[in-house]
Amino acid sequence: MLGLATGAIVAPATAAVPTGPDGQPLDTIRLVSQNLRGKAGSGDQPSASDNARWVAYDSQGESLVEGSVCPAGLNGPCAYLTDRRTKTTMLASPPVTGDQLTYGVDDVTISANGRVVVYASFADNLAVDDDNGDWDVFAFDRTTGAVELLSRNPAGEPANGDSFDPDVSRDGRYVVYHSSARDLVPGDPNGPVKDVFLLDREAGTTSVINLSLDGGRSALESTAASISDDGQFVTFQSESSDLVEGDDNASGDVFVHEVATGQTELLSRTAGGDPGNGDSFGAMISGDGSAVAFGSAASDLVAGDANGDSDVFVADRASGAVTLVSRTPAGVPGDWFSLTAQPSRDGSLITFVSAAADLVEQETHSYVDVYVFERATGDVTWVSHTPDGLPPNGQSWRPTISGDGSFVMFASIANNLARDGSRRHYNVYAYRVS
Ligand SMILES: [Ca+2]
Ligand SMILES: [Ca+2]
Ligand SMILES: [Ca+2]
Ligand SMILES: [Ca+2]
Repeated sequence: MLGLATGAIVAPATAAVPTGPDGQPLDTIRLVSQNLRGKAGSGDQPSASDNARWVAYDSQGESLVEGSVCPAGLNGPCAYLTDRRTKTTMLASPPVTGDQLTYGVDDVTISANGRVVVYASFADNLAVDDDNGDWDVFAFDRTTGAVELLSRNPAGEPANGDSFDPDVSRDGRYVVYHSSARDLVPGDPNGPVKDVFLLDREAGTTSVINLSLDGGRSALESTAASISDDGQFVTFQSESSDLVEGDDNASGDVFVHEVATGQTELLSRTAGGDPGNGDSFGAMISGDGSAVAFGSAASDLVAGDANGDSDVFVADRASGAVTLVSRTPAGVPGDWFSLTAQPSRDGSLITFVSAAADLVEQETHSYVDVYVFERATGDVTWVSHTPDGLPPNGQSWRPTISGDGSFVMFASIANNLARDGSRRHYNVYAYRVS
């Protein structure tokens, strides 16, 4: 039966699809990572500007830009920047010599103002003097087209170890990253143990963020840094117990460091103020610095966490209160793991992924899906559904929310989320939140 005309098809349970003034569903999800034919061009690791106009991401194997291809044989993808207003895409990792990078990029992130794209790469032809044979951190300026190697020692040479996972302040002035290099700041007491560094690109200075209580650096590695819009607050994760007083849980925690005061604070706390009883990780700070979202395997950050899985939480910096994000309508943790949280600029919305099937009333089966949590109401909204509110036919990962909270961008292998999808590779999609 080819039955659209019969009206007799029994529709599966559908999500609460946002509707326009006419009551018809909005076209909520659009493909971002288009190839030159307007079809799915592969894309992953999206990062959105504050106004959701600019999206940076990585892509490999398809031509997204005229005259440029990031070959499938390259070790890793290239970085791209799409202007969703003009529907144009540019290469954000142009080599300075040769036609192609000698290696791909990772950890692509855009500044909130949409001008600067930062990433890490092992390629040696993104900068003319990159001779260290290590991963470095780079910044691409959309307005000049220039790429700058950022992970340099005080003498201006590329650092003597691998640098990864940059994040950038609103205007691109401040960049945080972690590195095993020993010469970014003179005198590295923990040697090749990874530290978190803050670069002020205007002043040309690099400083250490993971300062231990004795004024040195944390004994164990500190990684996964995130920075506020003004560059004054940096979050990171560390298993080290020497960053703050009373960190006796022998687990990883998430911390916030205030640049002006030099103070570091542990955020992954119970209501009683103790460090959680399991690993906390993946902290992302809101643009205004008021909220920090993170994942945690601890079961005592909130009451009633009995799922035995990682959940997503948000710490309010002013009060220190920690709230459960990956929650069911009943307010308890979902029935499977949740990860990868990012707050909007004012911390009012938090996007995350979850494998749980009970976060929303609708069945979301066993794929990892993308959600948005609204702090004011406690509501969780399912993002990675089809235009009809049906489940996707593949996993969705790596969500990012624009600072204004208007869009969530994410990567998905599903091909039924929007027109022109593909199951051959991940693609970047934009979901209209409001
Ligand atoms: Ca290098
Ligand atoms: Ca070190
Ligand atoms: Ca700890
Ligand atoms: Ca849990």
